[in-house]
Amino acid sequence: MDATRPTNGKALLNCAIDPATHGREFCLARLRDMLRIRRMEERCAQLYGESKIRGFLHLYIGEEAVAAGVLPNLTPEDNVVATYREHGHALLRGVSMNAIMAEMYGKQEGCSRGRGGSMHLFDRATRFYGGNAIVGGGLPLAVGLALADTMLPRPGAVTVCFFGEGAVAEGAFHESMNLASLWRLPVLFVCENNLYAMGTALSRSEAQIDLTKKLAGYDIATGHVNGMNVLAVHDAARQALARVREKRAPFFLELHTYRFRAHSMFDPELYRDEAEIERWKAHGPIHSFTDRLKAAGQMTEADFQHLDAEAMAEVEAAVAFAEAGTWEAVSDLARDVTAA
Ligand SMILES: Cc1ncc(C[n+]2csc(CCOP(=O)(O)OP(=O)(O)O)c2C)c(N)n1
Ligand SMILES: [Mg+2]
Repeated sequence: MDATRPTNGKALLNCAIDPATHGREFCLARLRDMLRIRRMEERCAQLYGESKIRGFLHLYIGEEAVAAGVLPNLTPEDNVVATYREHGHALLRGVSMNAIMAEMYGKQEGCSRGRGGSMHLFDRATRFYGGNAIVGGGLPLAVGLALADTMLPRPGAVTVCFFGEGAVAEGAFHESMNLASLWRLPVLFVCENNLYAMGTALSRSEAQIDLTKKLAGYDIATGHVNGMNVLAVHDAARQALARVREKRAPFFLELHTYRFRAHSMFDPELYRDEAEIERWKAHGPIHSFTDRLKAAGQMTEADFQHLDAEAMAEVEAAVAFAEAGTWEAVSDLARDVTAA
């Protein structure tokens, strides 16, 4: 299939979702990735209740298979751009949990020196270019990064841009898709379709809810896959990235997923009922993968407990690191302020 030709949302992807085809070590590593995100964020929710973490906090709980499936396919040379729901992406890209937790607290030891908080995790060393509070705000940034890579050139480097389905309503989405296609930029656009943009269901705001169809207008190849299945996501992203690298052209990958928690910590969730949440939880990415691994004889309950205990110990160490961190001196407040 030619990556420059739209597929109108037909699943391109030949996913080898049988754990046996991936091997035990690989599968346990993906489970570990998801558990690290889950345990870190559950602790963040608790810390928010204790006012240790303040401001906004958007949890990724329920969507972990997306970051855990896509990110292992990248090389250190690739760029990553994400949204305000980005704690898991930063973690799996290689930002330490200590630096993330300290940033959540607003401490100087945080990855953005305590000035960004939950929505603005950033780490140049791992080419993690944020954390962006603006819906669709990461898309032009990703296009710019890929344009820079094309012009420098940095052959082989690709940019992966994660964004929610709410971004398709933004002008920046359409401008970004147009330019990425016109200039043949190596960007993998990963749409995390969790069905809601805050309290607005996709079907209440978009005439065309098959998002991949929108890409036909930009001549961008597309695919979609179950975003609750980490192996399906991994294989889909691997194939999509191979096309982006080979053709030096963008690709739009839509992943169907669901957030189990509220949009942020201030959301009474009046727009969806408990039964819907429970239906999705039945397909939760961690327990469904755990069940499949056990059924395939790849993992025991003891293996699971071991991974889980490791993740929780890492979280507690990160909390201790953040607690011991330092506040920026008030006299430093104007540092880095460049506006007149
Ligand atoms: C340009 C802009 N408009 C509105 C908002 C307020 N806002 C914050 S999150 C959000 C919903 C975005 O939903 P989606 O893109 O689907 O991502 P999700 O939160 O579901 O991960 C909105 C409207 C914003 N941050 N930026
Ligand atoms: Mg959404």
